[in-house]
Amino acid sequence: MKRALITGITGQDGSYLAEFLLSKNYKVFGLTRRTSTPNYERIKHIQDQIELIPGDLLDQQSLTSAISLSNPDEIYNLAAQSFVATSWSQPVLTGEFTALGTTRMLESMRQVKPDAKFYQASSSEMFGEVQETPQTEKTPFHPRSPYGVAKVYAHWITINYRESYDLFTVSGILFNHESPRRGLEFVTRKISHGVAKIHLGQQDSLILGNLDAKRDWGFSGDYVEAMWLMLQQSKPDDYVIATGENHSVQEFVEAAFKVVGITNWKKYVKTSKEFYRPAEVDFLIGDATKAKKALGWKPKVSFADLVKLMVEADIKLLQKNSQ
Ligand code: NAP
Ligand code: G4F
Repeated sequence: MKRALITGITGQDGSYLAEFLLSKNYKVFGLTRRTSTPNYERIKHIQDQIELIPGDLLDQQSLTSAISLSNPDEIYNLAAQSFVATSWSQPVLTGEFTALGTTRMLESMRQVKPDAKFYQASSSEMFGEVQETPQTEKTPFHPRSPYGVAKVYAHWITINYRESYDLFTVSGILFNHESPRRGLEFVTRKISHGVAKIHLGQQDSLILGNLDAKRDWGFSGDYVEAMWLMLQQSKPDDYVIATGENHSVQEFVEAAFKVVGITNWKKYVKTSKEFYRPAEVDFLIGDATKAKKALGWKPKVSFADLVKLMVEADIKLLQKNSQ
């Protein structure tokens, strides 16, 4: 039985990846940080099948212990301060978690389990102000937020450990991927949850920021398979994972309201400078040709289906919570 350690197992991707690895018969370990109340909402349905190990990206010793205890064949480093907007109000913490946290994980792996395979959660935010369209593994980076800058560091330190120590380390450059388990602060879930509330008469309006930004949005459940595929290859390499299609925030809004039969969405949507960013990433679209060829990966859930499944899941959730 293969063994995997997931940092960030309580997050969106961590929960889908844990499910996916269990379906492949892995023994799954997850790193969880101390909180005053448990935050296992996304993994409660599989909690009896996985083993949680306390630890924090800030604490080197806890990471070394977690790798020692789990003795993993594969390490998936998904933990990070992942919300771009927060990276301006907490830039140092973002650097500590998202950048140096990766070095700490790599260093612990090098000391304790150098033959493990390591996956780093790199991001299309690294492309920022895009230098070419669509973006590929070769597109130069121009990050536009402290988060994007931290991810560029993490990306390069992952490559550096591969080149310096001959470790099997890979980076998946994943474009935005969403699901009903997305945090409520991210725009897609903010919209699906807001539209569901408006539909149920629990909210009057939805306040958003820049409606013109365009993203290449896929489904998280599809993207965790790509992470796993990268670690099944004979040689470590980096891959872009994307749908190859992009949509504006406004298009997401329109599609979400359409799911509940509302066409005059402008009646409900307001914008506020509060949700604009000091530096915006206007346009992202990925080219996943390399992953398609080498990994045999392709996305399964379309944009329209993604919006529909998120809005319907939020309606169900709100109805359940109000019973
Ligand atoms: P998420 O839902 O925000 O989950 C982040 C996870 O990191 C949570 O489990 C969180 O734990 C954990 N974490 C944060 N700080 C930590 C610390 N100091 N020590 C230990 N754990 C810590 O993020 P996601 O959407 O699943 O994304 C997973 C990874 O992929 C992240 O690295 C993100 O930056 C990257 N990424 C995401 C996307 C996307 O579109 N989703 C695209 C590209 C890259 P708590 O539950 O305790 O907060
Ligand atoms: O949903 P977002 O907050 O995601 P963002 O910034 O693209 O970052 C996500 O994807 C990255 C991959 O490219 C990940 F690395 C990262 O961890 C995260 O998962 O914002 C998307 C867009 C932005 O352009 C933002 O300005 O939506 C725009 N937006 C408009 N109104 C809003 C809002 N974003 C949020 N969060 N809230 C709004 O009200």
